[in-house]
Amino acid sequence: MITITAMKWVLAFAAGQVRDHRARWILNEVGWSYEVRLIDACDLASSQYRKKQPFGQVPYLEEDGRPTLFESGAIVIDVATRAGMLIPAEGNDRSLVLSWVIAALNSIEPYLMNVAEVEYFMEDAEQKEARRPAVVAAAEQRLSQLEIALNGRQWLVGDAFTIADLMMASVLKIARRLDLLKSHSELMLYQDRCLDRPAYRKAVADQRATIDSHEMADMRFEEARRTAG
Ligand SMILES: N[C@@H](CCC(=O)N[C@@H](CS)C(=O)NCC(=O)O)C(=O)O
Repeated sequence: MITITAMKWVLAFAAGQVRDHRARWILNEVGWSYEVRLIDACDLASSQYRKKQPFGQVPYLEEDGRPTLFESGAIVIDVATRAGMLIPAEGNDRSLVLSWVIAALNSIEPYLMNVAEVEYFMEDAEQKEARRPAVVAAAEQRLSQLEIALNGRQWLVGDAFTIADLMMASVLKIARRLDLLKSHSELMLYQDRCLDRPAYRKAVADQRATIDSHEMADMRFEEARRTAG
């Protein structure tokens, strides 16, 4: 049996965005059944949890007889490879798919997260105004570079949807939520194409259903803060 972890509840801006949707999406794509272990702030902080996810984050993926996997990118690559789906087993296109998965996580996502941090987490209005232009400009540059690299193609590698597209479309959700895609119409069309899949829709609907059926108190933030001292 496969188990993944997911948050019981998150703030509205993060609903549908939490990274367990990537694990759900690839598992739905390959048709493997899985259970979801719901996590709160006390779980995330616990030493038992950190033995499986050293950074106290979701998701991890646990499976009988295998090491617990963490990092959504590693989970997606591992599941797709073992299922023999959405990534070639070998050859040049496999290498390119891996390059693009890492590019999504390493060359695009951090720039988008810098903007997200300013918009969602910076409280001081003056600091926010001062930092916003630089982080938005850097993110815009990355998005333009991606748009040029895509060069009007349907998919990042070859002539079919792969996990390169799964991961890039997932990362671009952060840009979409921050309204950063409005001047990148090609990327918007590309992302729409990638997200138009039953496996994705189910992943996000399931995540949202859990979040909607819980409330902030279920996350036990205060208890986790008290325990942390
Ligand atoms: N690089 C990790 C990032 C995971 C991550 O940032 N998870 C967030 C939710 S989307 C989380 O658990 N945040 C709680 C925390 O960092 O305390 C991955 O891709 O799996």
